[in-house]
Amino acid sequence: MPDTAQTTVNDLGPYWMPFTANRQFKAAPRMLVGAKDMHYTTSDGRQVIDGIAGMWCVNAGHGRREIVDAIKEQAERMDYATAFQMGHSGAFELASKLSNMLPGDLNHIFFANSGSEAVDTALKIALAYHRANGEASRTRFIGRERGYHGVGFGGTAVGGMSNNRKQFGNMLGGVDHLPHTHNLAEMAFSRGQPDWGAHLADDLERIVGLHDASTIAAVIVEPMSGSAGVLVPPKGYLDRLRSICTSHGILLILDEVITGFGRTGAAFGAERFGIQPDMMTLAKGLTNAAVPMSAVAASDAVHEGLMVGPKNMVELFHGYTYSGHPLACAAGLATLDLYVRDGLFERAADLASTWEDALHSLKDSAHVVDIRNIGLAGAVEVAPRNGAPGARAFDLFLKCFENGLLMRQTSETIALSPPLIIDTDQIGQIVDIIGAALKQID
Ligand code: PXG
Repeated sequence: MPDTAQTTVNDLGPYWMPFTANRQFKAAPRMLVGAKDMHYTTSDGRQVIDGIAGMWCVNAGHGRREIVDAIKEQAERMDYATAFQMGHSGAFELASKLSNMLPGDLNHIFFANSGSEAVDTALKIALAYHRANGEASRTRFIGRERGYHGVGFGGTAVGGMSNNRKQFGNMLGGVDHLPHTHNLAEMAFSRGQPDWGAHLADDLERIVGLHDASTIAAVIVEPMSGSAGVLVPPKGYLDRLRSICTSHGILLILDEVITGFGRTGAAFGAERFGIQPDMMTLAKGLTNAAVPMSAVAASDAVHEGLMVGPKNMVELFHGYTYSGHPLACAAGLATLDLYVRDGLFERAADLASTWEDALHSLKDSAHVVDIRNIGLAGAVEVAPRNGAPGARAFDLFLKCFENGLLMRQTSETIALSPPLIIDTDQIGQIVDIIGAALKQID
């Protein structure tokens, strides 16, 4: 039974909720009081299957004993230690473990606390690297339409979702965007990577032609756009982006905040799609979301490029009070152990075809105009209602929640990214709930 002391809230006013329709929510609150493995418990005592792993982050499932114990033990031993000019073993151990897991020579780990901070950190490292390398004119960043890189000024500027940008003025200057890769006419109902669209990477050559390579510091993209509704990269697209960046001395940053830690059916999207970035941003699944933490992984060349100047001097004037927080490190170490011990990335790969078949069984359901999938990520796109953008998908979200499934709505799409511990019955349940809800909405 739910704990009523936790479920009764008398005053909903003071909490200004993030990325939420506050007035709609407060008129009809949806409150969660507990979470274990694949399920949330709601304030009215219902079990709701978690179709989005919290928010693309609880990859090992909720309330994992090993992680809880590690956090408790660390909190007792040392609650906090500054990361500036001081160290503690957890941060070094986690950096080592993570760099061993990462592809190629992403051997240098800078810790932050959120995906947004990781993105801003990576952008700043790119600027500092070029400057140290005698190329201080490389200050531009290239993002992509429909990209999401968090909500800092840097991440908002390189991001490409207009609702996230339009309220906030000019943001960071000197930013340009690649075209997004979503095209219903060419790729609707693709299973996995679409065949069409690799040529869209060539637009980077146009942008380089416009600004000149000597002004461009980095390109940042998500290997698979998550927030914009699971836009799977066309076959060959990311390779082209990589080779154009290399030929012009532009750093390639892969934002793997969502695709990291098994989501695409490999440890990282870079592996799944076979490309090596110069930097990678990570968050969410790094600690199974039990304690906030993010990281930037940098290649040997980027790191070595900045290890210059007098040895007693700070090399990078950047960092956060909570960089490498001991509780987050403890959670991260326990999480990475769990991923390996339980073979969760392999599990995601093994379940991917069952997941694909299950989702695509909704193809002929009412309103559905596209279904996308890769690894254990998926999306169902519905036709918009005339004059009411997003309204039908929002109704679908509400109806599914009523019927026992939490997923994520973004414009006309509902996105799915269950914990990697999901089983085939639960995959069936998710699809049944969506199928029933599609019949119940207009
Ligand atoms: N990069 C990517 C690729 C993300 O998906 C961030 C950066 C920012 O992370 P923080 O920790 O600052 O939120 C994200 C975050 C959604 C949704 O609707 C996705 C995110 C956050 C909230 C909602 O899919 N991703």
